Amino acid sequence: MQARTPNLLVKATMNFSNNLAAVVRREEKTHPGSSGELSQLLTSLGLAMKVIGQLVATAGFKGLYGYTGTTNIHDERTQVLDDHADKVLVEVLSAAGHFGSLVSEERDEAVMTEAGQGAGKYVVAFDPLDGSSNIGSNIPVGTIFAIWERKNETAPPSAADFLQPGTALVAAGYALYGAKTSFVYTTGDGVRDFTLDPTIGEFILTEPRLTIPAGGKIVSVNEANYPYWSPTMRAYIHSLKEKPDGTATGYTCRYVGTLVADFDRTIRRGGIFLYPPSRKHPKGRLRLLYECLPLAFIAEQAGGLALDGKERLLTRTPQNIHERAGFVVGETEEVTRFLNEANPTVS
Ligand code: FBP
Repeated sequence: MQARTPNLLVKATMNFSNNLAAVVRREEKTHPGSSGELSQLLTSLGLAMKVIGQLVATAGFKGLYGYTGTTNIHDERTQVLDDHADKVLVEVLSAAGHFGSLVSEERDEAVMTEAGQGAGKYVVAFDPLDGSSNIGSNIPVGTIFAIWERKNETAPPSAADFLQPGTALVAAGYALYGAKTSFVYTTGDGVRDFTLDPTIGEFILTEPRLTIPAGGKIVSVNEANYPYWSPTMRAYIHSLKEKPDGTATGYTCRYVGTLVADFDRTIRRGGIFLYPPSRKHPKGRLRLLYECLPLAFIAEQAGGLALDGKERLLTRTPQNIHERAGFVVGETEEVTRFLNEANPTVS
């Protein structure tokens, strides 16, 4: 009897050298003297994102929609799913017990973990559930994280450990819970892209080096903010649609309203995403520590560029853990044109 060939599905998922833990361990080996703590942290983050992805997918029949009745430091009403995602990250990361403190968009102060007193090299800041306005509408939402090495490992951990420039980031990443669940991260040597295989519950490496393509011709911006933009910002956005001779540029517009989703599309398809400072948000709308800086690190590692509207975003050092910033990111050539032409801030 002739031997049966394994079908494609089985063949594809049985690749044990490309799951998250295996890839992270392989990368660790390229850093002689590494303690393994960063690998454990990335693997723990992967676990937390699988749990959050499940909560997002099943929220409808688990009664996880609606509000908790509290507001966060940004004066936003906290959604039940925001709160659950926050708790999952704090519990999974604390249980992993290998680092000092955490910052969450949903918590006013930095959280000192059990193991905080004296253990651990790293601190983690995260936006547990990005895209809250899209929760419940079956539109992708996500989780964003940033990792810094503590300034002084012997000193007790404090919020000061987080007030470091973006250029000092050790690692950054996000998960996107949509038609597929993606886990994307960088440790400063390119961008790794994993896709969750729900049949075995594993993140499988699907793109070892994600790179922003040139010529994406996609603009992503909330044009409802047009009245609050400076004349040069308005002119710049117009120039993405119409050439001086009145003909079309060939650009199209995409705006999901979930930062991670708009960012993920931008690094896969090119173009430019903008949430610049404006009269409505003079300091910017998005959060510097756990939204803009981690995504700026990934964008640069993917060959792109990120600004705060005026300067290279990674050079910024947060003055407080919940500081806001402008965010303009995408293909280097287009973001540079923005820098030269659009002065977003309105006097
Ligand atoms: P959170 O959902 O984490 O609060 O993030 C803010 C956010 O939802 C981003 O994901 C998104 O890019 C932006 O706000 C949308 O803002 P707006 O509704 O003003 O366009």
